[in-house]
Amino acid sequence: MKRNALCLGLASILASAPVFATLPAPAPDTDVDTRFDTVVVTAAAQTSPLTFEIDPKTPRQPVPASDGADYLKTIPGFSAIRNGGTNGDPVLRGMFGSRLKLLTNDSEMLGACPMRMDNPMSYVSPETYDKLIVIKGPQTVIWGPGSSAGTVRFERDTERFEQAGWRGYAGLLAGSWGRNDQVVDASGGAPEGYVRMTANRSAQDDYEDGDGHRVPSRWMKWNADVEAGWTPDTDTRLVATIGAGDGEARYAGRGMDGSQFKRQSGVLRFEKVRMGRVLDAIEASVFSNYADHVMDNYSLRDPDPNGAMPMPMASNVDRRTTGGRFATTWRWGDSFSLITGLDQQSNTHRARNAPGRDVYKTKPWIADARFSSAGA
Ligand SMILES: [Cu+2]
Repeated sequence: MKRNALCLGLASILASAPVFATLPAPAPDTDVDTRFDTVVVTAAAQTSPLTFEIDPKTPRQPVPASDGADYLKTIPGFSAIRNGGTNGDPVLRGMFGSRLKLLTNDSEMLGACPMRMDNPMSYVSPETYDKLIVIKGPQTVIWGPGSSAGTVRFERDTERFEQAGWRGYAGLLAGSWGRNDQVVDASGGAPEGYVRMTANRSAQDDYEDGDGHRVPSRWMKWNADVEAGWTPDTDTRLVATIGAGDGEARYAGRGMDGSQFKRQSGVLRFEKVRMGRVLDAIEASVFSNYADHVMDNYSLRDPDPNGAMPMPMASNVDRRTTGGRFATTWRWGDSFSLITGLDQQSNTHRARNAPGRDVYKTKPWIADARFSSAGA
């Protein structure tokens, strides 16, 4: 249905100009304006006034998103602070950064860069997820603190195998300016459990401006995740996910390029739903996410001898975010329910930098920020 609406939407846009020019007058004694017999869908439809739920595998225009922010900017209310060809920073209702909760598989992957080259969405490949859920506004605290603007959740929601078998999804994209993407998502299993593997690679070259000058904007990124799930019945599952990724990006507007965007992540989730008593559901998860980012002025460009940084320089920053949450859903009849629980998160940020090619690797890490939060 969603897919049909999108295709219809695209066809309608092409046809809209002549149609609108020859509209007949509305019928005089009716409240319903029947002149518009086609629906123009240019963006994701809302499931409720404040919530969007979208399948990020659904084809979209102009091309599949290179990362999470690239996807979010097509949702009404979102915009993105551009940051070269990819790694845009999502903005919802004018708010961004720590005011926008960005979650993947119920875990938080906070970037390490003090210049915000790697916001949490930089590490997300939308097509390898099954659901994108956006809650606009600060109405919920179910997913932890820091959601003044809203909450964005990219979720892998692997359907239980009712009988032994496998499922797969793959995509290829080739575009102008060397844009090329590859994505594969394959799973195999039986009623008791499954294994799923997702991987993607996305890349684009520099573009040229109107005078034929090459503008630094090239990027490449890849992700690979393996998920194993135990599904003893339709309402119970225990899922373990481990993943890794890396990338690089050239920037026209910065003194350094992003030469490394390494990710390592691990999430363990348990869920028991539709228990049919007053206590209706239990969810628990723990995660550990690690970002290891390098920016330098020598691996993707040559240091500018007349610039502010004439010698090779590199800065390496990393951040480990660990945490978890536990939630229970209590239900009294169909009209009243209560979700209650606990969440916790700890962060350690470290840095090391040095002039000279790769000299930073010989320097010790210095922890420059540690913080944690807990909530009930
Ligand atoms: Cu950086």
